[in-house]
Amino acid sequence: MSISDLVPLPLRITVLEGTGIRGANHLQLVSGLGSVPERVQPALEDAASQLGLTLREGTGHWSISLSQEEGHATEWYRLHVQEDAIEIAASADEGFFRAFSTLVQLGDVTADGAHFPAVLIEDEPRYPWRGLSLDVARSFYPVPEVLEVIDLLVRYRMNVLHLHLTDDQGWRLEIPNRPLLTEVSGKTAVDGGRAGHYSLRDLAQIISYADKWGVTVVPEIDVPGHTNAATHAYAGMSRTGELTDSYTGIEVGRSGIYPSPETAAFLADVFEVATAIPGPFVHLGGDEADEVARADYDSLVRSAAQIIRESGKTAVAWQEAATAGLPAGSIIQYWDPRQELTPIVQAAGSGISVLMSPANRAYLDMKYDESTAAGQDWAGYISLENAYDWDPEDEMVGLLPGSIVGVEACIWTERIHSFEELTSMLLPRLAALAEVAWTAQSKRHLGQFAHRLSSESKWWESKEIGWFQHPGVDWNRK
Ligand code: TNX
Repeated sequence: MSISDLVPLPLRITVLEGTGIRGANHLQLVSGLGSVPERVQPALEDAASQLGLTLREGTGHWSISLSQEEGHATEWYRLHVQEDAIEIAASADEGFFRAFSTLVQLGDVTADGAHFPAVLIEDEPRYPWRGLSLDVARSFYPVPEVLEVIDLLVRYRMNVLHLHLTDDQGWRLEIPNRPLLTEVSGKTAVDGGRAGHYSLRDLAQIISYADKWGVTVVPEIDVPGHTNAATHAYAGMSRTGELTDSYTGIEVGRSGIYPSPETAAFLADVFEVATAIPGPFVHLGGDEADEVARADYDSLVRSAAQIIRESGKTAVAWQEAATAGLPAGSIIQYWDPRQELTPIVQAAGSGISVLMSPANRAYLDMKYDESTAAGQDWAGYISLENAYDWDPEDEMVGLLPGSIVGVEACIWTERIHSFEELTSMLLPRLAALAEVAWTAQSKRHLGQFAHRLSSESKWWESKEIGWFQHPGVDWNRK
């Protein structure tokens, strides 16, 4: 690929004179692998292998050097490709990860080796949180597919995988104290969807794969609504206290847990597991609890938030929790433009950060247009243009500057039941949202983006993953 194909677009690109690197088949690490930060080595080796290169010790013809430079943002990097040499500077491991991702996109791998243009790139993201929320509760996606989704995040320099692990239709995370959650509700799914669950080992595998490239996994246990899978497995929590029937439809807002000793014990058990998962954030859900009285809602949300806080972690919750009294420093995820937004703006005024997932832009389960077979359309159709052409800072009037922590795409799976369908909904729009989250607003332009994006289809094809040939893009141009 070439400089003009990078997605997301870096902050500053200077095209240099000279030919760059032609036909390399290995890279010589200037100061040896021992000088590469330990956490960064596996990603460097992974990047080299994607480029068809091997890494060698000592000095030689094609070299790569890594250096640390203090005083920059965590994900800042500088990538300098000259005649036969690549230099990368970053101030933290995360900067090296993003630099390697750019390097992989920049490399043109041919039969006679890898080519890189001579270029100086200085880059850092607009927002620190660039995520994808994946609903594995309605329809289950087994570990190998989740790892492929992580590859997509890495490709577009995204850094958060949010897993929506529980909902009315299924429970997907092993909770050792509560075996029935998975023994009973791990076996259900939305009609037409796949059932299943992750063992704690499965989750550890997902986390270590993501961590290799500096992607954080955020587990979500959704309470107090979206809880039919829980009340179907354990009594004492539903409105009547009885077990509920399984639910395989796609309506929302029809389930709840209510304050009781059983519910308190349940919250303690499930959030103990969620907070033990590596990573700084735990999502407690909080959306669409229409069946739960407001006072009960607030108290249950606060109980969950307190367990999260006591574990030293940061709570994330959907926008309905904006008035529930979450501790300062928590994150509210905006999703529903139909609701009153003032509570979110007010929460931001008292130290809450805002994560942007407006359904009419970022819900990638929305159809592209009327011809899309999968997905839904309650928030409208989302074309590539809708996904790309918006400014997160313009979403809410009166939001305190600096409140927005980032942008997260969401894919709900009530009507997305295979991996082929999933990636066809993600691609190409995930790349658009990645650029919304990464690239400064003043540098973004839909037409240029579509041009850069067009050569990404080669990579999707090489990975043999489904994608949508969105009209208006000159896919596979040479
Ligand atoms: C709204 S987003 C929901 C989900 C659905 C989704 C379908 C959110 C916080 N709640 O439960 O799956 O719409 O698009």
